[in-house]
Amino acid sequence: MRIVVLAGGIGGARFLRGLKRTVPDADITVIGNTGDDIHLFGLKVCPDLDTVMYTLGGGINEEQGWGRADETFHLKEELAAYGVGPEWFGLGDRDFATHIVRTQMIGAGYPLSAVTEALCDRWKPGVRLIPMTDDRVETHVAVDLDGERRAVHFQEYWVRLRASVPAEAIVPVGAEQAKPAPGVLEAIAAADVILFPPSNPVVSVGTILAVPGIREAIADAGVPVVGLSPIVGDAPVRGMADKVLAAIGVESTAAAVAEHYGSGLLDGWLVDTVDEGSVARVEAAGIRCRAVPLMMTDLDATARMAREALTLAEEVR
Ligand code: GDP
Ligand code: FO1
Ligand code: CA
Repeated sequence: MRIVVLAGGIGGARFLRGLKRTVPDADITVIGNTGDDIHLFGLKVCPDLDTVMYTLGGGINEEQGWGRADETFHLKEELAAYGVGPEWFGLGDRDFATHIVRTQMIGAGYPLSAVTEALCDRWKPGVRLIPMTDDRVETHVAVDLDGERRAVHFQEYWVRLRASVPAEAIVPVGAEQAKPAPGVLEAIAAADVILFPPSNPVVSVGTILAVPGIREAIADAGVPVVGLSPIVGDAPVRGMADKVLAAIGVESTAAAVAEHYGSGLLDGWLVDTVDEGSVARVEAAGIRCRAVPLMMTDLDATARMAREALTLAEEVR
């Protein structure tokens, strides 16, 4: 079975672990969000690609969900001693090596997709991980800082400001001109099923869908497209998805997120059992909906979620 998954960072990566457990023999292609990417200290950092790669490859800091296990921060401390920041972004020594290799290869002329493949030669995530695009896309957030409208990089909004200031708009800068990376449209066209994991619908899945051609390819693939709600009990399970949903005028409910994707894209949607009451509303929007436990508390529970998603895909096929 060929499965395509559109993934952000932590939620996407954890779901993929469950999916691999459920269908160990499946051929899984992950289209990763690169809108979170940031250039720091002259290096290109790709948080969502790395989160997927480290999580599936066994290198992730499990408690945090991002960055490396067994990490130290000597390099960051030394940079700070020179007064070189930003200090608000936690880049560890082990993680730095990934960004150095990536930046060096890009400098040598390799596209990000080839670099990601090379990094995965080490980590062996057991999936084919492709960035959504080789072109530069950077999500910026328009915020109101003391009455003044300013655009900040998504990481600054998320990590430094902790999404505590109102977001007025989310702009994936460069997305309109971006082309899907080699293999992205081919994987979608060849898929038997397409899954949206519990990832951020705006700044992860939404950014991937903003690359021209990807949304259309999914809608035209003619195979079941099934999503799992990242919103449980009218709130994100972790992170600040509610803030970025508000910025695009979508309420933070499992049903509203399904409606936002719409029946033109989604065939099936899983909501958590606590949101059972929203099943009828999702179905009224033309999307088949089931309520099942959606908390990725451990690998078994996550594998069951992946199984439910594939079962729903068969129902709508
Ligand atoms: P990020 O790039 O690290 O923010 O990760 P993603 O975009 O992949 O996913 C983040 C989303 O996953 C958040 O909106 C969370 O609400 C959601 N999420 C995290 N853990 C769980 C879980 O156990 N169950 C569900 N249903 N959603 C989750
Ligand atoms: N998230 C944080 O909340 N604080 C950090 O200092 C931080 C550093 C960081 C470094 C490398 C990396 O791959 C991810 C990192 N993240 C950090 C997570 C990252 O910002 C995620 O993209 C967002 O949390 C949400 O998408
Ligand atoms: Ca992310």
